[in-house]
Amino acid sequence: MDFFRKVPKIELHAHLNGSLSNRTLKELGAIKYGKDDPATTADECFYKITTGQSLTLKECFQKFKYAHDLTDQQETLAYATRAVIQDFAADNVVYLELRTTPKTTAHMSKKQYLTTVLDTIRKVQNEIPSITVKLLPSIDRSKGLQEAEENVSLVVELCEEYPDIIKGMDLSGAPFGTSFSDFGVILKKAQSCGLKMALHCGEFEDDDEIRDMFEFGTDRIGHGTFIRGTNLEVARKRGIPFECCLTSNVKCSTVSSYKEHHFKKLWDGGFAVCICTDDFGVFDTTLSQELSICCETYGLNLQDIIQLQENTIHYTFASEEEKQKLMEIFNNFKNTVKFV
Ligand code: 6MZ
Repeated sequence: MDFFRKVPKIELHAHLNGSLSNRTLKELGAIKYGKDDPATTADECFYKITTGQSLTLKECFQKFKYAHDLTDQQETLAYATRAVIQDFAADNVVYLELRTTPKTTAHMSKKQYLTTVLDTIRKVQNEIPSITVKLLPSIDRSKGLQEAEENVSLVVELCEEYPDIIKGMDLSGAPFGTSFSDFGVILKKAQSCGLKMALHCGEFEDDDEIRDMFEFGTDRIGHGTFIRGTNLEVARKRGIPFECCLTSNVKCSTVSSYKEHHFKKLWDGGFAVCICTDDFGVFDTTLSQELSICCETYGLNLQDIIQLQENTIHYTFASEEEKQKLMEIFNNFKNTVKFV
């Protein structure tokens, strides 16, 4: 585990409200409800998917309710954003693309929600220079088209003020009963402003939707579990990177086991692929742990792990200058390790 912690890491698929540790949940509960709130401990259990528990993807989405309640005020949202960045930095993540869905709450407008997250990222990044953080504001498919339009308009407005942080958009959330083509029309507006697209793609079986997402021009593939046949060939030809979230997929039962995870096939097949945590709080993992699973389960060696992270630099939405700096970090790291 020591090696996996030490290796500089890049995280490209992490949802803010899914990335709250037990400690952060407790602290947020104390801020919002006071230290003696008896409900807190029980709800933390609700938020986590514990080992051995087997849920469907639909059931997994229920888990976020708890975090959403705790982060519905500016104070707690800023606290949560800070804590998540600190946790990634403590795991030696040197570059993070965080995602979150702007929400109107009892205490905040969507704009306040997003600027709270953005301002916190700016502040924390100055305090922790070892990590570079970007934001991909999300559209939650389950919230419908009007919310999606609002989010895109807001992001287009704010990306002028925060061009160094907002790099793209994410399409996520429970997809059931929705159609990508409706969201694609809305997302085009953000895409034509130069924002990159990181769509959840192929998280469930729907070849036509995956094809539509490729035609739309997704820059990365979130999960990509059910991509096959012609679509898989298109992904290979275009070199569209897959964001693989091992533990997330196992715990949400979209893959049957680590062994059966599509990462192995993609890695062996020379696809562009990276490893991500998705929701490290809910799934009780870290990026270091996900990398150690790659060695244990798929036989990657330590050089492969470094290569995997170095490859990931090219899949980020960072500027060329930032990518160069990341390369330097890896070159420095490689000079410090000796393989036997
Ligand atoms: C699709 C997911 C997800 O935005 O409130 N989210 N969407 N598939 C997944 N795989 C398990 N995990 C998380 O973070 C929580 C939100 O991220 C999306 C869902 O919309 C969830 O409500 P934010 O910060």
